[in-house]
Amino acid sequence: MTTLRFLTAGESHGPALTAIIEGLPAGLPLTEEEINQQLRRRQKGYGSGRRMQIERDSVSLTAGVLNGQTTGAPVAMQIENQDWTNWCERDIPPMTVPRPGHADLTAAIKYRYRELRLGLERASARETAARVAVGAVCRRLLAEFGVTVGSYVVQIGGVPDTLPLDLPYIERFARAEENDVRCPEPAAAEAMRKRIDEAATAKDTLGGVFEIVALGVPPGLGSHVHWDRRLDARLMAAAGSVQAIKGVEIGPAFQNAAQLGTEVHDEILVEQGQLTRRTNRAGGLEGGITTGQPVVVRAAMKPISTTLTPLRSVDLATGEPATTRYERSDICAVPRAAVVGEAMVALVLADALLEKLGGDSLEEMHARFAALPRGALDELEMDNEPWRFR
Ligand code: EPS
Repeated sequence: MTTLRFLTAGESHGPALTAIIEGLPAGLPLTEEEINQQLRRRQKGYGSGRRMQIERDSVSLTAGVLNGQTTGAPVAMQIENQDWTNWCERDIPPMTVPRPGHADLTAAIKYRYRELRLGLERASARETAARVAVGAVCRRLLAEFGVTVGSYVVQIGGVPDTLPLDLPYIERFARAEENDVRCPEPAAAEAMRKRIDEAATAKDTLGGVFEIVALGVPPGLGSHVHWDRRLDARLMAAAGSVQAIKGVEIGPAFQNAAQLGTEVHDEILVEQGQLTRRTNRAGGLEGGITTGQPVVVRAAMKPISTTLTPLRSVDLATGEPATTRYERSDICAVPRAAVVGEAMVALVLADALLEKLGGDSLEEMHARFAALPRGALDELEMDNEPWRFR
């Protein structure tokens, strides 16, 4: 993040989650309700555990918004954990057997924790509620410039979607909202639910793959000039920072890797003075810069690491081999993670847009946005003379 910054704080079973976002322009209309809408989307998800029935995420905007508009000051938000009252002032059994796949062991080694719960409390995906709140603010900013971000699930536990490739993104987003696995194809959605039920019966967990797509992104965000300004790298880092995400690609990158160059690259055409492409296998980015086509980020989530079937581990209190003890958890969190992924993509794009446009107020940003080059042929005057390095 270069222009926009954000922080989250809060433990999974602590009193609340807090988020601060800094670097927003003044004059952006913002309501708690539009943030809550996004929080509700994140809570919907087949395969979620009992915790999701306890939480009713809603945000309090406590700073940076006056009379319904941002002032340019840091925006602060708070989401209460309803579950806090169930945990506060109780004796919780010691946790000494680290779960493979969670942060239990790595965090304990690193921070010298004497109780594994200290690591899990912050590593937990509960924190993603705060990210979605921050993402909702970024979406509001992007919407001012005609940019929308959506997502859908393309695979759960090996069950692929069977989407027609020409189905427009807007249609995919709308259909994904209609079921609780966020899969736009009803028959595949049903198969995914069945797969989740089977995993639950088998006392196991599932991962999957989802796609986040941003529409209306202008060309020219990000840069090829330095590694940390490449927008594809920034998007991958952001999506990869979501709990349990272990792989991210831009467009069908891994599929492209198995094909010939002539099959992969999106040929450039000119139509009525506008440079255009018929395909988007680059996922909306070339040289770390947006092309003006949909930005497509695909993320792979590992199966949840709290499994009802025990896994082999070690009891750190005794040094003896032991198996993991089960605590309440999700069977599959892929549908929820897709909404979190959207929030992270919205953040990176809002940051890149602010970086490109500058401006302290929305008004200034609008004026600069209107002047952005859009890839029209007459914006690209060429010298068309021999070049000489000097
Ligand atoms: C999580 C474990 C579960 C999830 C939690 C992430 O919580 P608990 O241990 O309280 O049952 O429900 O996710 C959320 C609370 C959420 O809001 O997404 C974990 O260990 O990562």
